Amino acid sequence: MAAPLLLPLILLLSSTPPLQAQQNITQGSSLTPQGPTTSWHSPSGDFAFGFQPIDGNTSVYLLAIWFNKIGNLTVTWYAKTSDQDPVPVQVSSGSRLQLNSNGALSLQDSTGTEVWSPQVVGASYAAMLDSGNFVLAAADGSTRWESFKYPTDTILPTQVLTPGMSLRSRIIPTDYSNGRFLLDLQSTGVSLYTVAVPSGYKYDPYWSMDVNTTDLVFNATGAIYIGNNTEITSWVISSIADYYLRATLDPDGVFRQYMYPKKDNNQSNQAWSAVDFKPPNICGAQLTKIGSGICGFNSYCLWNGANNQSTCKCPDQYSFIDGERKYKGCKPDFQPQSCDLDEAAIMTQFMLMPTSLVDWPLSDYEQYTSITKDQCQKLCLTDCFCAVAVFHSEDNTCWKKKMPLSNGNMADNVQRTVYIKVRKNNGTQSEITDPNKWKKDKKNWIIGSSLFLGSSVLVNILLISIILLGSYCTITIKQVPAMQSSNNIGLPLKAFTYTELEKATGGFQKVIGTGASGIVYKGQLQDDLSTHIAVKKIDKLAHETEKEFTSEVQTIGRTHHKNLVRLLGFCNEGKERLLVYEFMTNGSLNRFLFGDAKLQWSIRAQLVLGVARGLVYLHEECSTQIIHCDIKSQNILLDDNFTAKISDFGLAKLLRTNQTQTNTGIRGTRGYVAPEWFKNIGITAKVDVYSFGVILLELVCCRRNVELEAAEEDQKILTDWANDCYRYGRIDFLVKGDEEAISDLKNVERFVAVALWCLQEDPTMRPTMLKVTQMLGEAAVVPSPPDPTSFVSTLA
Ligand SMILES: *[C@@H]1O[C@H](CO)[C@@H](O)[C@H](O)[C@H]1NC(C)=O
Ligand SMILES: *[C@@H]1O[C@H](CO)[C@@H](O)[C@H](O)[C@H]1NC(C)=O
Ligand SMILES: *[C@@H]1O[C@H](CO)[C@@H](O)[C@H](O)[C@H]1NC(C)=O
Ligand SMILES: *[C@@H]1O[C@H](CO)[C@@H](O)[C@H](O)[C@H]1NC(C)=O
Ligand SMILES: *[C@@H]1O[C@H](CO)[C@@H](O)[C@H](O)[C@H]1NC(C)=O
Ligand SMILES: *[C@@H]1O[C@H](CO)[C@@H](O)[C@H](O)[C@H]1NC(C)=O
Ligand SMILES: *[C@@H]1O[C@H](CO)[C@@H](O)[C@H](O)[C@H]1NC(C)=O
Ligand SMILES: *[C@@H]1O[C@H](CO)[C@@H](O)[C@H](O)[C@H]1NC(C)=O
Ligand SMILES: *[C@@H]1O[C@H](CO)[C@@H](O)[C@H](O)[C@H]1NC(C)=O
Ligand SMILES: *[C@@H]1O[C@H](CO)[C@@H](O)[C@H](O)[C@H]1NC(C)=O
Ligand SMILES: *[C@@H]1O[C@H](CO)[C@@H](O)[C@H](O)[C@H]1NC(C)=O
Ligand SMILES: CC(=O)N[C@H]1CO[C@H](CO)[C@@H](O)[C@@H]1O
Repeated sequence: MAAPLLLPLILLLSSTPPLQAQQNITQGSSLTPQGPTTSWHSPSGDFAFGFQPIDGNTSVYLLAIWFNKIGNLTVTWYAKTSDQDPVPVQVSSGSRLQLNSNGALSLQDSTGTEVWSPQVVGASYAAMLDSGNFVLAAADGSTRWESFKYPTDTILPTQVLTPGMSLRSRIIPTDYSNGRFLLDLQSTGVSLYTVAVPSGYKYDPYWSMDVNTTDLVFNATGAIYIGNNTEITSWVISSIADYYLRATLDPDGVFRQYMYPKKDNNQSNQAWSAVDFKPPNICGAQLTKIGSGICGFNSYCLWNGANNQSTCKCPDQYSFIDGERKYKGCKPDFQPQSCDLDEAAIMTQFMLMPTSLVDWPLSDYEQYTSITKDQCQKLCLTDCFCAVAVFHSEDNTCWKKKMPLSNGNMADNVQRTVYIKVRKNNGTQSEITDPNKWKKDKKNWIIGSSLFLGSSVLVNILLISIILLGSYCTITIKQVPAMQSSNNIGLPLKAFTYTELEKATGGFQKVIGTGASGIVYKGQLQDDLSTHIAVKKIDKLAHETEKEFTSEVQTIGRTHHKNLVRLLGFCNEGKERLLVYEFMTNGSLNRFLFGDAKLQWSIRAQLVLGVARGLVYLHEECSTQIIHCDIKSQNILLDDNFTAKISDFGLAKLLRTNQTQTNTGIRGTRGYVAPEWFKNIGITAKVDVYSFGVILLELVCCRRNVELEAAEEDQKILTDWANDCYRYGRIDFLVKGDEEAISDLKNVERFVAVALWCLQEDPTMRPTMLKVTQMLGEAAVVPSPPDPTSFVSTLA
């Protein structure tokens, strides 16, 4: 029995130094923000009452109660003024809290002025209870004042709210100022409201439960209910001993019940997790006549069902006024439309950008019926007040909305397409001059897709077919340096005899791959380690293939990098030409991307970096630059540890570093080749950057670049679709169903942005692989990539 009793004691003693685990705080006791005593603890040590620095700033403090034993000190209560709209009391380090000899608790600032007090006298002692309630009690033990009766944003088990009491959210997690949401209990029920900051004026409720009631109860086993037993949250536990519980009206307006496993006090992987929350989807919950709604003005709310969090977003060409305080709303990045412009000037300067799945209900100021979509768009475009037009094709109704837009929401069930007015000729949007370029009203949110590399999916498919037919037919190698006898290459490569390799492969039995230049067999050497090998047998003995062979041997023989498959040796005997590589146990990346067993997102992200590093080495770090020319997922192999290794330098060309480009025939594989292959312009290392961009998207989305059988026309070509998703801020569509990736959407978005840079049609616009690794590894910021749709291809 000794150990379980000792453990909390040890913890108690080892936590913050100024500690008073006493039950009764006697008259004359005091606290100051910087010691000797900064807080009073409950008997178990679970809770503490005292001074807490705000956001780590040691010059501003709250008088607060917090969970004291968990890694992040979670504040459950903080002292607020007693005015009409109470605000948190913030004090400096020179302040002092004292339980006076007359039994009054008083907080005084450094000048001795009282800044907060519960306004009761005659308390003979105070106590921080194990429930998280801080009480002032009379000599007979009766309660004079308790923090449970003055809740801030959080309630705890055994706490009861009575009609008239409310919870107010913080403005942001690190700023305790009154936020934009209120939970209000009345005798007729409980409601959640958006409120005006700072006055606290209540707008319309976004969730409510109407039950004649006296109390809102958070009972000891976790049930939160009103009335006799109308559940607000339905989660209960059998024993409270193993968990900390709280329910908080969060800064995003969601009332969440949280639990935190006490477990083995191993705090490395412990965290608060939400077990229930109201309302079920806050983004779709509110239609307020005044106020901005759940998110700030001009922004829209997006609910992520994968982690049950909401995010506020800005439309294209709008950005947050304050990125940390998104509730302040979005502002246009462009100069708004002047009312003095004539129609011709308007048409050249402004356009309407269709955006699906988003709407700002109730911000309409005009409505028209029986008109066409074109008329509707023109009415908005030529009206300097109009920020957004909405056209409903079913009844030919048109609405105009002006700024600021409110109640913004993005959801699958928003069927209308809104047209947001933006300025033309502003950077990336410059080429999209004609609103008619966008496809007609579609249920699907993707609009104007596949302008990429031409103008339609059809054109792209055509191009790809040309590539398919053209590749390998037009290979002409002009600049492979003349080689001496291949046996004199002088590299630390083993020269095998044909018989040796025949034996090692058991007579060339087990085929593990077929490439453009030959078949690959599995084998095993008869050395001490019985090394597994992959033997590539080049069976075509065309003149060019011979050159290719010598080039390949020399090129690969000199490379040494973690992310490149190693060449162990070769055989050049009579007509036989073979290459001996280390064997990659896990085969090609293809298997794990397009097969049934999909790799986890975190592993895929690692693979991306590996491939990029391998290419940096080839392009910039070896003595002669090597352009791979055929980067594709089949050519990325995986070893035991799932390290990505680039293979098949069969098409690689040697480039002297003082030469920047070379002319050659089309190489590479459909779907991966850069557009300059068709243009008869020089081929540079940027062709690999392009192909890498394709692989990067394949790794993000776990699908092939070209899927002609894809259900949606827009999705047949991944590079187009990813561009569309990026432009419309719906990166989540690309990783649908991949919860791990969805919870890491910021990185997914970064990867997609990098890919779109790699896929720029103009090779000089593409970053170098070194820059790519920096952007992927967050060592460099990723600027928003130009929209490839704005560069109309000369091929089309
Ligand atoms: C701490 O807060 C004070 C007052 O709000 C402010 O002047 C100061 O810059 C803050 N210091 C830090 C390090 O944030
Ligand atoms: C706290 O003070 C009250 C009143 O003086 C007394 O009845 C009670 O026993 C005290 N509790 C402890 C643990 O000292
Ligand atoms: C609440 O009480 C009032 C008056 O007692 C009654 O009219 C009303 O129907 C009750 N509402 C509910 C939801 O029980
Ligand atoms: C809390 O409420 C739930 C649901 O009403 C009930 O099952 C449970 O027994 C209650 N717990 C306590 C300690 O009263
Ligand atoms: C709660 O239950 C009691 C006893 O069962 C009943 O008298 C009372 O009317 C109920 N109150 C509500 C609001 O349902
Ligand atoms: C805490 O967790 C780590 C890793 O999860 C583990 O190695 C360690 O043994 C754990 N410590 C205790 C006290 O359980
Ligand atoms: C502690 O809080 C910080 C900032 O709020 C957060 O990044 C971190 O994940 C939290 N740690 C735990 C264990 O909850
Ligand atoms: C999100 O909420 C739903 C219920 O609305 C629940 O079924 C689901 O498990 C929750 N997801 C997470 C990650 O908490
Ligand atoms: C559009 O113009 C504004 C100012 O005129 C500028 O701040 C913004 O970066 C431009 N947007 C793009 C995408 O170039
Ligand atoms: C895999 O990783 C382990 C541990 O880091 C290492 O010992 C081993 O050599 C690696 N295997 C390969 C094939 O790189
Ligand atoms: C490249 O450099 C090599 C040696 O430095 C030189 O022999 C060769 O002529 C140069 N080629 C060109 C195209 O400048
Ligand atoms: C899916 C798969 O084949 N994984 C293999 C990768 O390589 C390691 C080491 O050989 C095997 O243990 C895995 O089964």
